[in-house]
Amino acid sequence: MLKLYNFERSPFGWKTRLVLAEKNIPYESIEPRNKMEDPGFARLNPFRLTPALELEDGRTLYESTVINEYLEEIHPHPPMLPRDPYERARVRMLEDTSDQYVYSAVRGLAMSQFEFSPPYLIRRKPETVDHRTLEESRAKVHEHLARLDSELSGRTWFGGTFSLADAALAPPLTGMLRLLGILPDQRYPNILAWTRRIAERPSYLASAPKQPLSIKES
Ligand SMILES: N[C@@H](CCC(=O)N[C@@H](CS)C(=O)NCC(=O)O)C(=O)O
Repeated sequence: MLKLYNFERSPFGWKTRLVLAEKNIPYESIEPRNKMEDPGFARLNPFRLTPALELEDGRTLYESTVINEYLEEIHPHPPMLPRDPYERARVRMLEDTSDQYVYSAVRGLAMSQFEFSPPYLIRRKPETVDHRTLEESRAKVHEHLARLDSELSGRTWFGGTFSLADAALAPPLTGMLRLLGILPDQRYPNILAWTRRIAERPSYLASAPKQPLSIKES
Protein backbone atom coordinates (compact mmCIF):
# COMPACT_ATOMS: atom_id res chain seq x y z
CA MET A 1 0.00 0.00 0.00
CA LEU A 2 1.15 3.57 -0.62
CA LYS A 3 2.40 5.42 2.45
CA LEU A 4 1.83 9.16 2.71
CA TYR A 5 4.05 10.95 5.20
CA ASN A 6 2.19 14.09 6.14
CA PHE A 7 0.73 16.11 8.94
CA GLU A 8 -3.00 16.17 9.44
CA ARG A 9 -3.15 19.99 9.69
CA SER A 10 -0.63 20.85 7.00
CA PRO A 11 -1.95 22.39 3.77
CA PHE A 12 0.28 20.53 1.32
CA GLY A 13 -0.46 17.18 2.92
CA TRP A 14 -4.17 17.97 2.74
CA LYS A 15 -3.85 18.83 -0.94
CA THR A 16 -2.45 15.35 -1.64
CA ARG A 17 -4.90 13.56 0.67
CA LEU A 18 -7.72 15.23 -1.27
CA VAL A 19 -6.47 13.76 -4.56
CA LEU A 20 -5.98 10.31 -3.00
CA ALA A 21 -9.54 10.45 -1.65
CA GLU A 22 -11.00 11.78 -4.91
CA LYS A 23 -9.45 8.86 -6.78
CA ASN A 24 -10.30 6.36 -4.05
CA ILE A 25 -6.67 5.24 -3.74
CA PRO A 26 -5.96 3.27 -0.56
CA TYR A 27 -2.99 4.55 1.45
CA GLU A 28 -1.55 4.62 4.92
CA SER A 29 -1.16 8.08 6.43
CA ILE A 30 1.90 8.48 8.65
CA GLU A 31 2.85 11.53 10.74
CA PRO A 32 6.66 11.66 10.76
CA ARG A 33 8.39 12.14 14.09
CA ASN A 34 11.57 14.09 14.42
CA LYS A 35 11.74 14.63 10.67
CA MET A 36 14.53 17.22 10.88
CA GLU A 37 16.92 14.81 12.64
CA ASP A 38 15.73 11.37 11.53
CA PRO A 39 18.02 10.08 8.73
CA GLY A 40 15.13 7.80 7.68
CA PHE A 41 13.07 10.86 6.80
CA ALA A 42 15.92 12.35 4.75
CA ARG A 43 15.77 9.17 2.64
CA LEU A 44 12.08 9.93 1.96
CA ASN A 45 12.66 13.58 1.17
CA PRO A 46 16.13 15.15 1.36
CA PHE A 47 14.44 18.54 1.76
CA ARG A 48 12.73 17.17 4.87
CA LEU A 49 9.32 18.54 3.93
CA THR A 50 5.97 16.83 3.89
CA PRO A 51 4.14 15.39 2.05
CA ALA A 52 6.33 12.53 0.88
CA LEU A 53 4.90 9.46 -0.79
CA GLU A 54 6.48 6.02 -0.45
CA LEU A 55 5.54 3.60 -3.19
CA GLU A 56 4.97 -0.10 -2.59
CA ASP A 57 8.49 -0.89 -3.86
CA GLY A 58 10.09 1.63 -1.48
CA ARG A 59 10.77 4.37 -4.02
CA THR A 60 9.70 7.83 -2.90
CA LEU A 61 8.25 11.01 -4.33
CA TYR A 62 8.04 14.45 -2.79
CA GLU A 63 6.55 17.86 -3.69
CA SER A 64 2.76 17.82 -3.54
CA THR A 65 2.30 18.91 -7.16
CA VAL A 66 4.58 16.16 -8.46
CA ILE A 67 2.91 13.56 -6.23
CA ASN A 68 -0.53 14.63 -7.43
CA GLU A 69 0.52 14.50 -11.10
CA TYR A 70 1.87 10.99 -10.48
CA LEU A 71 -1.43 9.96 -8.87
CA GLU A 72 -3.28 11.39 -11.88
CA GLU A 73 -1.10 9.30 -14.20
CA ILE A 74 -1.39 6.02 -12.33
CA HIS A 75 -5.09 6.49 -11.47
CA PRO A 76 -6.56 8.52 -14.34
CA HIS A 77 -10.16 8.11 -13.11
CA PRO A 78 -11.80 10.35 -12.24
CA PRO A 79 -9.65 12.71 -14.34
CA MET A 80 -8.42 15.77 -12.46
CA LEU A 81 -6.86 17.41 -15.53
CA PRO A 82 -8.98 18.50 -18.50
CA ARG A 83 -8.36 16.91 -21.89
CA ASP A 84 -7.84 20.14 -23.81
CA PRO A 85 -4.13 21.12 -23.73
CA TYR A 86 -4.83 24.78 -22.98
CA GLU A 87 -7.23 23.89 -20.16
CA ARG A 88 -4.70 21.42 -18.73
CA ALA A 89 -2.08 24.15 -18.73
CA ARG A 90 -4.55 26.54 -17.11
CA VAL A 91 -5.22 24.08 -14.26
CA ARG A 92 -1.46 23.62 -13.75
CA MET A 93 -1.00 27.39 -13.77
CA LEU A 94 -3.68 27.82 -11.10
CA GLU A 95 -2.12 25.08 -9.01
CA ASP A 96 1.43 26.35 -9.31
CA THR A 97 0.54 29.98 -8.59
CA SER A 98 -1.59 28.86 -5.66
CA ASP A 99 1.38 27.04 -4.12
CA GLN A 100 3.91 29.75 -4.84
CA TYR A 101 2.08 33.04 -4.50
CA VAL A 102 -1.28 32.52 -2.76
CA TYR A 103 0.31 30.31 -0.11
CA SER A 104 3.12 32.80 0.52
CA ALA A 105 0.65 35.71 0.97
CA VAL A 106 -1.53 33.60 3.30
CA ARG A 107 1.54 32.56 5.26
CA GLY A 108 2.62 36.22 5.60
CA LEU A 109 -0.83 37.15 6.84
CA ALA A 110 -0.76 34.39 9.46
CA MET A 111 2.84 34.60 10.65
CA SER A 112 2.84 38.41 10.98
CA GLN A 113 0.07 38.11 13.60
CA PHE A 114 0.48 34.65 15.11
CA GLU A 115 3.07 32.16 16.24
CA PHE A 116 2.63 28.76 14.69
CA SER A 117 2.38 26.22 17.49
CA PRO A 118 0.10 23.38 16.36
CA PRO A 119 -2.71 22.85 17.21
CA TYR A 120 -2.74 26.61 17.79
CA LEU A 121 -1.97 29.85 16.11
CA ILE A 122 -1.02 31.92 19.14
CA ARG A 123 -1.78 35.62 18.78
CA ARG A 124 1.38 37.73 19.01
CA LYS A 125 1.62 40.46 21.59
CA PRO A 126 0.83 43.81 19.92
CA GLU A 127 4.47 44.94 20.03
CA THR A 128 5.63 41.85 18.11
CA VAL A 129 3.08 42.08 15.29
CA ASP A 130 4.81 42.75 11.97
CA HIS A 131 2.37 45.40 10.72
CA ARG A 132 4.10 46.01 7.43
CA THR A 133 4.06 42.33 6.41
CA LEU A 134 0.51 42.05 7.72
CA GLU A 135 -0.82 44.88 5.55
CA GLU A 136 1.20 43.89 2.47
CA SER A 137 0.06 40.27 2.81
CA ARG A 138 -3.56 41.28 3.38
CA ALA A 139 -3.54 43.38 0.19
CA LYS A 140 -1.96 40.53 -1.79
CA VAL A 141 -4.45 38.00 -0.43
CA HIS A 142 -7.35 40.19 -1.60
CA GLU A 143 -5.78 40.57 -5.04
CA HIS A 144 -5.56 36.78 -5.26
CA LEU A 145 -9.14 36.34 -4.07
CA ALA A 146 -10.48 38.79 -6.66
CA ARG A 147 -8.53 36.99 -9.39
CA LEU A 148 -9.65 33.54 -8.21
CA ASP A 149 -13.25 34.68 -7.95
CA SER A 150 -13.17 35.74 -11.59
CA GLU A 151 -11.53 32.42 -12.58
CA LEU A 152 -14.65 30.76 -11.18
CA SER A 153 -17.03 32.94 -13.15
CA GLY A 154 -19.17 30.56 -15.26
CA ARG A 155 -17.38 27.52 -13.83
CA THR A 156 -18.45 25.06 -11.16
CA TRP A 157 -14.84 24.20 -10.32
CA PHE A 158 -11.52 25.89 -11.04
CA GLY A 159 -10.80 23.27 -13.69
CA GLY A 160 -14.34 23.25 -15.08
CA THR A 161 -14.62 19.78 -13.54
CA PHE A 162 -13.06 19.06 -10.16
CA SER A 163 -9.33 19.35 -10.77
CA LEU A 164 -5.81 19.36 -9.32
CA ALA A 165 -6.21 23.15 -8.98
CA ASP A 166 -9.32 22.69 -6.82
CA ALA A 167 -7.32 20.32 -4.61
CA ALA A 168 -4.51 22.88 -4.31
CA LEU A 169 -6.87 25.73 -3.46
CA ALA A 170 -9.00 23.85 -0.92
CA PRO A 171 -6.55 24.20 2.00
CA PRO A 172 -6.00 27.98 1.76
CA LEU A 173 -9.57 28.89 0.77
CA THR A 174 -11.40 26.65 3.23
CA GLY A 175 -8.74 26.39 5.94
CA MET A 176 -6.41 29.23 6.84
CA LEU A 177 -8.33 32.10 5.22
CA ARG A 178 -11.48 31.14 7.11
CA LEU A 179 -9.57 30.74 10.34
CA LEU A 180 -8.07 34.22 9.85
CA GLY A 181 -11.54 35.70 9.22
CA ILE A 182 -10.75 36.76 5.62
CA LEU A 183 -13.36 34.39 4.16
CA PRO A 184 -16.29 34.19 3.71
CA ASP A 185 -16.49 37.61 2.08
CA GLN A 186 -19.51 38.72 0.02
CA ARG A 187 -17.13 40.42 -2.43
CA TYR A 188 -16.19 36.94 -3.65
CA PRO A 189 -19.54 35.25 -4.39
CA ASN A 190 -18.07 32.60 -6.70
CA ILE A 191 -15.57 31.52 -4.06
CA LEU A 192 -18.41 31.38 -1.54
CA ALA A 193 -20.47 29.10 -3.82
CA TRP A 194 -17.37 26.96 -4.57
CA THR A 195 -16.69 26.62 -0.83
CA ARG A 196 -20.24 25.40 -0.22
CA ARG A 197 -19.91 22.89 -3.05
CA ILE A 198 -16.55 21.52 -1.98
CA ALA A 199 -17.69 21.17 1.63
CA GLU A 200 -20.22 18.58 0.48
CA ARG A 201 -17.75 16.55 -1.53
CA PRO A 202 -16.93 13.16 0.04
CA SER A 203 -13.21 13.49 -0.83
CA TYR A 204 -13.11 16.85 0.94
CA LEU A 205 -14.84 15.46 4.01
CA ALA A 206 -12.46 12.49 4.06
CA SER A 207 -9.29 14.57 3.69
CA ALA A 208 -9.92 17.75 5.70
CA PRO A 209 -8.15 17.92 9.08
CA LYS A 210 -10.31 16.35 11.79
CA GLN A 211 -8.83 18.72 14.35
CA PRO A 212 -7.96 21.88 12.46
CA LEU A 213 -5.76 24.65 13.84
CA SER A 214 -7.47 27.12 16.13
CA ILE A 215 -6.57 30.59 17.37
CA LYS A 216 -5.35 31.01 20.92
CA GLU A 217 -5.32 34.49 22.40
CA SER A 218 -1.98 35.03 24.17
N1 LIG B 1 6.55 22.78 -2.13
C1 LIG B 1 6.31 21.78 -1.11
C2 LIG B 1 5.96 22.49 0.18
C3 LIG B 1 5.89 21.51 1.31
C4 LIG B 1 5.81 22.18 2.67
O1 LIG B 1 6.10 23.38 2.85
N2 LIG B 1 5.42 21.38 3.62
C5 LIG B 1 5.27 21.85 4.98
C6 LIG B 1 4.05 21.24 5.60
S1 LIG B 1 2.61 21.72 4.74
C7 LIG B 1 6.41 21.37 5.80
O2 LIG B 1 6.88 20.27 5.63
N3 LIG B 1 6.80 22.23 6.73
C8 LIG B 1 7.69 21.83 7.75
C9 LIG B 1 9.01 22.40 7.62
O3 LIG B 1 9.20 23.34 6.83
O4 LIG B 1 9.88 21.89 8.33
C10 LIG B 1 5.18 20.85 -1.55
O5 LIG B 1 4.34 21.28 -2.36
O6 LIG B 1 5.15 19.68 -1.13
